[in-house]
Amino acid sequence: MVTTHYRSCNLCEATCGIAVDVEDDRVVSIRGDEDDPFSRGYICPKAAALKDVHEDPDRLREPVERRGSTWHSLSWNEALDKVAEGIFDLRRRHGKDALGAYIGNPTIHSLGAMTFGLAFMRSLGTRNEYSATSADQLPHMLSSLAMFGHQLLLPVPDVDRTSYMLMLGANPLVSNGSLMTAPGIKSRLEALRRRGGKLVVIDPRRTQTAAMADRHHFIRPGTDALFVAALLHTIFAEGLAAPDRLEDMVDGADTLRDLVAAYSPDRVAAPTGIAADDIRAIAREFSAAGAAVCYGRVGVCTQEFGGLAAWLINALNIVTGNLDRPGGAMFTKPAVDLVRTASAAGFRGSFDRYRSRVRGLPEFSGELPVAALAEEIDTPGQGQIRGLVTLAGNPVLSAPNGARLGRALPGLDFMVSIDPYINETTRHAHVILPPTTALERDHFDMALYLLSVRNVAKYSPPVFPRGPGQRHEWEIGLELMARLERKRSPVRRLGGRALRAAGARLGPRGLVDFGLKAGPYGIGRGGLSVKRLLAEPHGVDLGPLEPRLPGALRAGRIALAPPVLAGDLARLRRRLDDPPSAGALQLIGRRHLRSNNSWMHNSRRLVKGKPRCTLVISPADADERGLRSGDIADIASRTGAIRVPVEVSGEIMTGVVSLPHGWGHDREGSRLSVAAEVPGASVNDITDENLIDALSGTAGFSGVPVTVTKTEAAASAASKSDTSAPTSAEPDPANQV
Ligand SMILES: Nc1nc2c(c(=O)[nH]1)N[C@H]1C(S)=C(S)[C@@H](COP(=O)(O)OP(=O)(O)OC[C@H]3O[C@@H](n4cnc5c(=O)[nH]c(N)nc54)[C@H](O)[C@@H]3O)O[C@H]1N2
Ligand SMILES: Nc1nc2c(c(=O)[nH]1)N[C@H]1C(S)=C(S)[C@@H](COP(=O)(O)OP(=O)(O)OC[C@H]3O[C@@H](n4cnc5c(=O)[nH]c(N)nc54)[C@H](O)[C@@H]3O)O[C@H]1N2
Ligand code: SF4
Ligand SMILES: [Mo]
Repeated sequence: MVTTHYRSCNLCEATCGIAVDVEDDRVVSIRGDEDDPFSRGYICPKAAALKDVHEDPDRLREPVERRGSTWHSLSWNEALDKVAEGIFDLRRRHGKDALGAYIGNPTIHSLGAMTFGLAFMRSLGTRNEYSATSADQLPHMLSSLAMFGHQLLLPVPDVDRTSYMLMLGANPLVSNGSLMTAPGIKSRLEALRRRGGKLVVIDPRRTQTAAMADRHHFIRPGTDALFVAALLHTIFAEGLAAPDRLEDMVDGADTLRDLVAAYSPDRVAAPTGIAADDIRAIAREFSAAGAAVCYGRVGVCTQEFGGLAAWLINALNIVTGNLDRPGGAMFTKPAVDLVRTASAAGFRGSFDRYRSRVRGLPEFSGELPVAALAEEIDTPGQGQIRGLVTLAGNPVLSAPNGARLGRALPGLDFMVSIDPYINETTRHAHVILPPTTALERDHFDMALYLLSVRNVAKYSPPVFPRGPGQRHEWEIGLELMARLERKRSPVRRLGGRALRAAGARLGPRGLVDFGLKAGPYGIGRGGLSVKRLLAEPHGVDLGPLEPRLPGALRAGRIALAPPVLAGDLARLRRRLDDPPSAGALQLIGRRHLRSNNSWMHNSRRLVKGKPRCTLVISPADADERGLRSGDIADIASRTGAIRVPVEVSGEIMTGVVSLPHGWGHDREGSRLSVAAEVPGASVNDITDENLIDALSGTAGFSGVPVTVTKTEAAASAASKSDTSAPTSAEPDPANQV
């Protein structure tokens, strides 16, 4: 008999509703849930791969220990004891900060990892905590902290009601939206255009999203702050500023006006590559639109001026009165309100309380930038990292110059990974603790409902019970905390034990229940609770976003020109006056609908088809180098060189080339048998840990200077990557949606 389980897909930020049909303990199909009020049946091809992950023979189902280059099974008790002992011993010998911690992206897609998994990582108390945040959205969090008073008070584009969307550095048709939970984004953008609204995309590549826009402008990588400053310049110069009801909440409007005075459209046209008249036209349209929103995503963050770009985007929305306005950039009212809970506990975020040992990069909310991780491991001296714990991360493929990290990891005294796979990073661990994965555990999108374009809530119970030999992430976290606690002084032990006992009693489900009841929809009859949500398997719609200011702000004020951000303009100004000499090509990234960062290439249904790890290059740049589609090229930077097939395409700006990240599955010792058949090469072998946003420390993946040369036939024949060369010279249709 087939039974159907309704839940949320947890693979990306879109939170699509899925219907999982199960027969005899096997998944027979995964479909879009038509009755999910938010996603209404939309899913992407990755959802079906939840089955592949669940059934993957390469996925670990019990802890393993590495002895030399072979792996041996351990019981959970043995494994947890060994890990606790390893951590304890390392800290006893070298101190707390000698233990590094890295928290990867799937953490926020796992309720267990987000709760007790993170609690465990934080309990390590090391200054050497790192995460994917500093390879991603850190600039947005920093500007929220500085402008609104809380790092998680992130404005979300009200895409369903806007009449003008100006989009920078995002490709939601492929990524399915980020810091913008909006399942079925393509229909939402089509609806925007149908109601007479406009979509304008600014991107060095004519992406799938750009192709459906009313207008697309190429922009030189890393120059978004100049472009947005020129929009603000025009708005002030032409008297178009209209903050409306925000006026009384805003400090620093005059300062901002003075600061952007230097960035006229005529001045920034050459460096950005966008004509002055186009900049003026966009500024005027944006101001006249009634409800407009400027939205910037990973392309504006992971670049040299990410902090400035994130700040100026917020400023543009504020100066035109579009922050907190329907159709503008709005704040959510999530069913479990993490911002309120965190604020009540005195946590709003922090910046630059201390700096990294080797290069002096700034702390952010208890973390250091991942661009500093390798050097903190491989640079000897007092305070060197000698052990590492990873949770749901693959920094060897995801961090800038991950190759250096890959060379540093074998030098660690002790490494443990909480991860279901033996991959490019975890193969260096001494012990791997594999948690259950999506279909075996409860799910609730605690983090993503903070970023959702409607207020919604859904609780997903597990499809399959966890096997007796398996552990959830929350159990692993609590077990490790318990073991480390036992090694502490009796007094501290007592407090820790009480806390853990409470945690174990509640579990993540209990925490969510508590959060729901204490949240904005929790009180009264029919108020939200886990029980109520379990009775609504398709999820509940809690309505469109509503204005939340000034209430949601710290002290009710918005800082339009906070010194920490405004101070960084001097650096942008120097760049404007003294641009880097042209010559090298600028490397940017690229996502694919059937990839998910580095870790889903072991699903055959997702990797089949033409190779996707290709260099996209413009016809002019290809001609200059004698390259044609299908040729193999060597791409070299300060840090290294890789070899990949080339795709010549007019979709990319001249002077810019693009490679996807998350490939390079040919490393010895990984256990990813499908991925190893289509290894590709890792772009992060050639990205540069020294190219960062100097303000926030965020990795600069956009605009890495590289040279591209055609690989000679003999070298190409000998190359491993040759196995993934396309058989035809046609561009890959799989790169289209
Ligand atoms: N060049 C370049 N580099 C980039 C980017 C780019 O655009 N260009 N993007 C950056 C961005 S935005 C991000 S978020 C980072 C991502 O960087 P990471 O988070 O470091 O990398 P992922 O590829 O997401 O790796 C996920 C890891 O978690 C494991 N995993 C999967 N599911 C689970 C689970 O449920 N529990 C646990 N415990 N583990 C799980 C996988 O096996 C894998 O080891 O990469 C960044 N790196
Ligand atoms: N299918 C799929 N979905 C994903 C992921 C995935 O790997 N695959 N990863 C998930 C993760 S971790 C994240 S963070 C989100 C990211 O979600 P998005 O931000 O939408 O991701 P990208 O597709 O990388 O879009 C970034 C865009 O920025 C452009 N760009 C590069 N440099 C610059 C620049 O200097 N200026 C401007 N204006 N544009 C620039 C790139 O060409 C690209 O089109 O996607 C998530 N969703
Ligand atoms: S867009 Fe795809 S991967 Fe993302 S939640 Fe929806 S089905 Fe899952
Ligand atoms: Mo990300």
